[in-house]
Amino acid sequence: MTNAPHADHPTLALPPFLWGSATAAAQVEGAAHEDGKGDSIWDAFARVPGAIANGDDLEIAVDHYHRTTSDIAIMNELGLDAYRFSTSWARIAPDGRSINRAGLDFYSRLVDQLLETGILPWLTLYHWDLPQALEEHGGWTNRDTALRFVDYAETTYAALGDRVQHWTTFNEPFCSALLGYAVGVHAPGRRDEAAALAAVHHQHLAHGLATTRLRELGAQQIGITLNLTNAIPANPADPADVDAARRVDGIMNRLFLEPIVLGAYPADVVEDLAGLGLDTLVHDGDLATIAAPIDFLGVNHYHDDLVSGHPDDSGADGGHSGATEREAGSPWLGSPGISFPSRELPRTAMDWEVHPAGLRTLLVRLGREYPTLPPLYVTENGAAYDDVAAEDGRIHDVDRDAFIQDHIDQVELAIADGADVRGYFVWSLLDNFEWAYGYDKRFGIVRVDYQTQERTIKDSGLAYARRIAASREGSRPGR
Ligand code: IFM
Repeated sequence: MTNAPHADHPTLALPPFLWGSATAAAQVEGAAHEDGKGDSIWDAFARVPGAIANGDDLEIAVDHYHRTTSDIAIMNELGLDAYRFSTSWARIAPDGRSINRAGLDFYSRLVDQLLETGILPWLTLYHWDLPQALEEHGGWTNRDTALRFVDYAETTYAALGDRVQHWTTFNEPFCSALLGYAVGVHAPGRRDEAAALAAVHHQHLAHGLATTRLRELGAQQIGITLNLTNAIPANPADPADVDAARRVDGIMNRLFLEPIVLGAYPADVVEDLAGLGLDTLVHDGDLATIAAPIDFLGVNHYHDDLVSGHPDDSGADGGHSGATEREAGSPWLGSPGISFPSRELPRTAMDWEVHPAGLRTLLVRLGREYPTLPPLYVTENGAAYDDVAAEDGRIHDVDRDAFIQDHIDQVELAIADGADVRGYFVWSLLDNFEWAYGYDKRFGIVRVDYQTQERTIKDSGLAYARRIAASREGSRPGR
């Protein structure tokens, strides 16, 4: 596959290694009901008492909708090659079907501004914000939603495909399907295990159908972003721990990778999830559709998972973010009593362990275990910490800085080991709405003052900029 520009419009040549930063529409845009945007499931979820910390909502978020020009200036100050953003389906098609021109125009202006300043737009179609109108017809449990997604992809491509080269169908379907439909901590807040499996399959189907359609329309760089982990048995000599790690690897990694890369659901996972109705969900031809060739795989990685096959009474949690999907008895991760012991490593403000070498392991393993995979991009990696502004107004976020730099070191080591990694996007450009945590957790390399919306590049952002500049010169900045 090539990166040749589409049609006659100028596009940017890809550098040998792409340095970027990422956000998502619902987390940064705000303007939640402006210019015709409809409710997404997250707007609706935010109205459920207790669903989001502090009763926070997405109405203003970090006002990116009105601040794209100055936010792009910050991206340029950082020296980014690429900006990974998502389009909001509910802004482009407020009821999930009819087109809102003003919504498309917003993204068209954003793309133009990025390209004018030399930044590559890296677009994700679905970063968790389904139009609420579609949720009211069953959301991702309804097979028809996959067809609506293809219409949305086609509409968005018709407006932006002359300028956007990189099209990502989904971001982290594990989270939107499982945390949204089985665990209920994410929108739409359902707790129904069979519904979650339906959501998984229909998102896979939507990915495959949209990939094929985008390809027919002329897109040349199409991919998906998965959040992947290293599931490590707490005691490799204990069969219960080994089986628990197999199960976690199956549900968090292989359930998502294998239909896309190999055209089949992993047999052991199908067995683990028996009784949830996968056989009736999968129609003839679905798996071939889902396995439509892709041009890149986005890898999001924040932490590993140490896994035990024994219940944990200590209350410790090795930094796993899935919360209650592992409750005893759940066919997802609970049975027969899986726990995530602590490795006594440092933790971020999300209580996720810090173990940069895990990223190298993951990237190398992916290439070895799935030799037909296309090139990899680390499309998210970063850390939340409770930043405090210093008296001089600067943010000396030493922990986040070390986290990012150490992980980039591991990406370089993975490449030296033979992993085909072509880029790194830090999560996130800006502090933003961290889903059920509201604005409590700050992931940005740029601080946002939520009262004034003032932006301040943190020390981690300044160091990231130095690293990007040095890599272009073939050197390495001092630490
Ligand atoms: O903020 C999220 C993002 O939306 C998806 N990946 C993980 C990030 C941190 O939790």
